This record gives sequence, structure tokens and C-alpha cells, in this order.
Amino acid sequence: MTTSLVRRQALNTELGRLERMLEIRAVEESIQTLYNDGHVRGSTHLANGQEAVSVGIASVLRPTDVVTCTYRGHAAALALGVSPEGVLGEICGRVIGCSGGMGGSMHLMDASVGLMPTFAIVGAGLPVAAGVALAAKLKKNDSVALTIFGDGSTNIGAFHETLNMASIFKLPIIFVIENNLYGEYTRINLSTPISDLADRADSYAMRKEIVDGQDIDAVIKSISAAVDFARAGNGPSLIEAKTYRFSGHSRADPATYRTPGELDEWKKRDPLDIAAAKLIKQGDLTEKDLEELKSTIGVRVAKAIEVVLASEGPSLDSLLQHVSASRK
Ligand SMILES: Cc1ncc(C[n+]2csc(CCOP(=O)(O)OP(=O)(O)O)c2C)c(N)n1
Ligand SMILES: [Mg+2]
Repeated sequence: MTTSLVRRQALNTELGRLERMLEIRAVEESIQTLYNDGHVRGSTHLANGQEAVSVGIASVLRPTDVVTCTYRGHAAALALGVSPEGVLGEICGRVIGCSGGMGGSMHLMDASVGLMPTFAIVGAGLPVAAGVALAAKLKKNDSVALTIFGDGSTNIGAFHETLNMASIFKLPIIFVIENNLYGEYTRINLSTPISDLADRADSYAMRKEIVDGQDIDAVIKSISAAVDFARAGNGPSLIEAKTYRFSGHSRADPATYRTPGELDEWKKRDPLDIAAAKLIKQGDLTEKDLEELKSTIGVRVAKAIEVVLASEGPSLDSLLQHVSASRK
């Protein structure tokens, strides 16, 4: 059993799910520091504020199901089971990274838990996931594909073509929109004429649902229903998770284009606070336990960074590994 598979099993409990969300937040905060210290080449796109969507999805899917997601995929990778060393190692371009340090921040992968290489091209993960779903349907292997993408991706041709085909073929696929209100530096109302993106499913006679993306229990309920529907042979669903990214689009984007007060309003609905408050109310966690958990995670992430920074980058000899060519 891979480390990632073991980590995936930890999502079977409410506490395990809270712990994973806290870990994702801590890892992402460390990415910003690693970036500022010059250890990250290229860009990084944080998903802080959106953790409940990734962890909710990973809690429902089986490791044999397949997920595609975007460049904002650190959270999904960690949620599905990739270790902090695997994610941070990849982002820093080290051999211990989950793609051997050859992919970087936007190309995380781990076949053992169903994570296809994450996609840098907006909308590109949708048709690939549909291909996986078609294969599952033909092989009758009871697997589903799930693809995570942003609100901006719903204006891409590949989104419409894939929804159409998935509906016609009744593919076992779940389309999950992370509607965080922005595509790069543009607010959704300036790029898209409707505010409930789930309504786009109507054009394809597809099952749809809008879910509160800050509430992990709501996400789990919604994803479970869509997965059951797909496994039963009924076809695809389009789920719109209403969420928000607390950081800018990438790297050093200070997000000055935000509506004043918007960030503060969304921070009141931090998915980590919502999940922790529920456990405290149930009597399953105390404030002290929570502080201890955060500090254990802090130590874990600090150790992962030490291991990553001590790891080499890929050697020059490996430049042509995983590269194939055909001759005429
Ligand atoms: C086909 C394509 N067009 C443009 C870009 C540049 N680009 C990168 S991220 C992004 C915004 C996408 O927004 P959204 O789908 O809402 O995802 P989010 O970044 O908010 O998670 C754009 C336009 C790209 N990567 N691919
Ligand atoms: Mg967006």
C-alpha cells in the first residue's frame, strides 16, 4: 500500500478530514514562503479558502476512481493522499516530488490514488476525464471520473463539448465547478452573464446541484449523491460549489481588484472554522485539542520542508526520461 493510500484512509473520520484541511492550509502558507525565498520556479496558485471542496471530494471517491484538476491543484493532491513532501518536493522541483521534480507546481500526479497529472490549460481536464469515464463504462469496472475546474472554465469550448458528449453517452462522470467568483483578475459578473453556473447543465439535460463549498458536510452529501447516480449507470452531474480563494490568483497577486469588504465576509465562512466549530459543538474536540493539532501539523510541514530542501533536483541525465518519439 502506498503512503498516499494510507493517508487517504484518514479521511474516513470527521477529525481526519479536519486535520487534512488544516494540513492543506499549512502547506499552502509554506508554499508562499518558499516562493518568496526563491525555492519555487514558475508560478503557484493557492486554494486557501477552498479546502472543503477538495477534502469533501476525496472523502467520497474510491482510490480507483480518477480525478483531473487544475493548476490550483495542491489542495486536491493533498486531499487525495499525496504527502506534503510529495507536493512541496514537486513545487520546488526536487526528485522526491510526486512527479520526480520534473513537472512543478502545475503538474502534480499520483496514479495510486487516481490523480491524473494536473492541468495548466483552462478546461483541459474535462475531456480527459470524460475519456476515463468512457473507458470505465466500456470496461464496466464501476469506476467514476471526477473533474474539478474553475468558474472561468465554464466559458471554454471544451466545457460545453464535454458536457454534451457526457450527457449523450451517459458517462459516469461528475463535473465540479469551484466557483470562486474570479477568473484570474476578472470578477465573474464581467465575464459571465449568469451567476448560477450549474444552470448550464440544463442545456445538456444533465443533473445539477449548487452546494455551499465552505461546508464540507454539504460537499460530501452532494458529491455522494452524484457518485451514486453515476455508478448506478444514470450518467453525469454538474455540481457548482460556491467558494472563494483567500489569496490572489497566483504568486504575488495582491488581489486589489476585489470588491471592498468581500474577502472579510468570506473569511467569516472559513471552511476550517466551520468544520472545527461543528466538532467542538459535538463534544468531539476542544479548543486545546485544536491548538495541539495545528501545532503537530506545523511541525510535520516544517519537517517536510527540511526534507524537500535537502533533496536534489532531477539530474541532467534524466532530461530525456519519460520522453518518447516516433520515427517515420
Ligand atoms: C486555455 C487557457 N486560456 C487562458 C489561460 C490563462 N489562465 C490561467 S488561469 C485563468 C483563469 C481561470 O479561472 P477559473 O477557471 O475561474 O479558475 P481559478 O483560477 O479561479 O481556480 C486563465 C485565464 C490558460 N491557462 N488556459
Ligand atoms: Mg475562478
